[in-house]
Amino acid sequence: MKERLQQLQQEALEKIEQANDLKALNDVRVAYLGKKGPITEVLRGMGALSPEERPVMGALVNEVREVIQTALEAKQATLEQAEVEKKLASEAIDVTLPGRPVKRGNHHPLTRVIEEIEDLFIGMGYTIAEGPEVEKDYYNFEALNLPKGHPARDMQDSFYITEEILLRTHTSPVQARTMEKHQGRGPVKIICPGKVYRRDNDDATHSHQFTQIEGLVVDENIRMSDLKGTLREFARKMFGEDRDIRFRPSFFPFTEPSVEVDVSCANCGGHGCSVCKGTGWIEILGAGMVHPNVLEMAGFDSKKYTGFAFGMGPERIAMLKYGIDDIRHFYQNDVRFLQQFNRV
Ligand code: 2NL
Repeated sequence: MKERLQQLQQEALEKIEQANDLKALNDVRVAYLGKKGPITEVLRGMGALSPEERPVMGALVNEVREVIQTALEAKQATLEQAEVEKKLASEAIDVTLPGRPVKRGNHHPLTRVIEEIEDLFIGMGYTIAEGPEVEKDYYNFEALNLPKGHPARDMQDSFYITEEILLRTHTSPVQARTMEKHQGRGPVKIICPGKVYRRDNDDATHSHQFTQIEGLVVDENIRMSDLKGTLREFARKMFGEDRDIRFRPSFFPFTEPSVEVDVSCANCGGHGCSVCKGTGWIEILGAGMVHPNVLEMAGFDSKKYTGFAFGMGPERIAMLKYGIDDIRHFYQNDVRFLQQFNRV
């Protein structure tokens, strides 16, 4: 019996040594230490032994079992370690591989132009003012010297929500609201950028939704020359330091006098070319001195305060600056168009 046990131990240790994965090792465990294994069988046969032999054999069986158990545990640890290493090796990342390029987005050309204009005026001490796109008829028309029935209301065919509420047709209502908040005390010096809406059939130069930037300065002693100096500075920063501007008389209900503002053609330097249709000048915005009625309605004393205002279309500015021939390009999100304005 003793020899049988030693033989079993020898056999088990060899099989443990040979097991090269955790499943094979577990099979060895079951085969030798399991309920149906040879060791259990030896224990069962101990009933046939004499009372003197029994404890001696018992101790021997336990010893053999412990030797096998220890060998199993040691091998298990080795195999587990090997498995972890194998897994680490198979999942290793080659950090020297070049990465997949990340597609980087960019600001929309219109956003860029709007922010450029904003920055330029912030540099002259203006602050940015914003307001609702769904606006009261009062702020969109009434407060801007366009009473109901005024023919100029037809110039700006509108999207009405109700009789009294519409999509704003210009950003002027933001200026009217801002003036009102000042409660008759200057100075007011603001730039109002934003989306505006007009009933229009879209074509190369018209869109039912577009953007506007208006500026307003109200204070004591504000004169037309302040307007001209401001807009000349704007034109030079936007289109080049050699540019000049000129005023032509015009009409807006909210300004008096009113002007159209031209910038000398950057393409020909003012000599006349196809870009400026031979005139040397290109219209970039409208402006004027704030109408006294507009000042009074907003709570300003028009004897004490004067102001100037101007309005421009960033789409038009961007089209002139970058030679874009169709306003619809701004809204169609064609990446072939947009990528031409990517910063390098
Ligand atoms: C244009 C002309 C203009 C204004 C906008 C304005 C606003 C207030 C008072 C007086 Cl609150 N005027 N805005 C003035 C003159 C012209 O826009 O051609 N825009 C694209």
